[in-house]
Amino acid sequence: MTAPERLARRTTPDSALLHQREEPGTGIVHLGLGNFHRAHQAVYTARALAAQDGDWGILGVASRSAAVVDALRAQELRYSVLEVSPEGSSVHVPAVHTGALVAAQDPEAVVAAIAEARIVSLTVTEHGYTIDPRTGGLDHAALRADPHATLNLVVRGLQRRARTHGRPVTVLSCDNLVENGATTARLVGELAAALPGPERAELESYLGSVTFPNSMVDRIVPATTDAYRAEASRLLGVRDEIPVPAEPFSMWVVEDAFAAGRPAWEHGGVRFTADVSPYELCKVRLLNGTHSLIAYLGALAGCDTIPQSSARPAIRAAADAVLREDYLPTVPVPADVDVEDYIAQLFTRWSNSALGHRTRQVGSDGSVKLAQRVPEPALHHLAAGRMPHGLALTVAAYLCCLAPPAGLDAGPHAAAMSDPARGSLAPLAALPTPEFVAAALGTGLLGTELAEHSGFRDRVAELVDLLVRHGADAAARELALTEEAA
Ligand code: CS2
Repeated sequence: MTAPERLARRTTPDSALLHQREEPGTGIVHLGLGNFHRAHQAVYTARALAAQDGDWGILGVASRSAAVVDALRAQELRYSVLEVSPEGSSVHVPAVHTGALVAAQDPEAVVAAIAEARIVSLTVTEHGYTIDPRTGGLDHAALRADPHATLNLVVRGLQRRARTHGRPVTVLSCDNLVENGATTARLVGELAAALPGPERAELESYLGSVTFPNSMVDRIVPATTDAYRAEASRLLGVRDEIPVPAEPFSMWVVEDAFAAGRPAWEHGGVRFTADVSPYELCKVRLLNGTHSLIAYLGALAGCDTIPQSSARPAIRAAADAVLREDYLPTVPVPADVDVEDYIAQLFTRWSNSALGHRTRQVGSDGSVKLAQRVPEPALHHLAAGRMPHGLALTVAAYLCCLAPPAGLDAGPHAAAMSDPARGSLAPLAALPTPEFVAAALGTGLLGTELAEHSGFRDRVAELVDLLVRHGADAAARELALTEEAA
């Protein structure tokens, strides 16, 4: 039997294509060519093109790894999105990419492309913004050490625009940062302010032509595995080496502040609104915040996947408790969102066992993710004299996964979580628990204010001890009981 042909332009089945247009010209440069972008923005863009033609093809830029770029080129920039649910799977080919680059290999080409784009969009994860968690401002040392860091490339591209043609552009952050657009604008402004005199003046005056809309992005998109490759290839009838698995649910809410036009994304299902922040807070806290607790407790309980973890009654109850008691009171739920439906839908999405989203994936990079999820709601409750037990448990479970104290076997799923802070946290676990927690928070992980709150630190330390002595289910049960009694 001959191996099936590889996915490419000629071999893409028409029935899988999301639009039938000629290849569009490039209008968008997208930094961060990971699975999330390919199953989210690319799909909305393909649907928008199906409704309304336009030069909104996407030049995708991977940061360091050539793997996806090489595979995309080998497939003439075609790949499929495999929608997976317990009811079955389906496959679509967005066909919106017009080029692919690796920033670390070809930074000049990336800067040149940013200088010509009409939209520069980003999915570079929380980590990619080089934020110093202690100050919330730029980590200047990290930026100096890495000339190819996202913000360096964006600023160089904007400088080139300022110097050559001065045309307006939109920088669109699609990451899980609170106020992602405003935050990106602030960081770019900080970097501009650090430039030498004349360069600074030139860029600062040009920044008046750049908009940074806030946006809320949502779709659960796990890493690709051989099983997904086999399933996508079976459905397509041709071999796709880089399909992207994704849940059926998808949501994108964007501020309509585009300086140089945009695709007709409203036809692709995007909701445009004047104020994204209630949607962002709803998502970053109710979904992402609770997700972190499910991931860390689940990993400690030996669960490989989020559905396995959220199926454990104690962890499910703890997730419900942190969501309702600690996050929800801090969220201005948007008027058109029925919060009970939203919560029920979250638990259904977390139960998608066909998708198999892994605890190690959600648990990775906690040192930058938790800073977006935990401190503000925690400080809100502490200021009102209430202990946010579920947030304290999130931090305790995170520490146990990344820096397991003596006597705790955190298991293979915790060990597989990658996190830039692992190296600095791990040695601290040898300290007595209260000192361990104080030193860990003292690294600036969750900002300075929460680290200085002795009541919060004490509660985290108690919960670390509980996790070490009695395990994740017991700590989860204790949380549900404490919240019930409160
Ligand atoms: C998750 C998110 O990895 C994580 O931290 O909470 O990636 C989550 O799956 C997405 O934001 C869903 O939109």
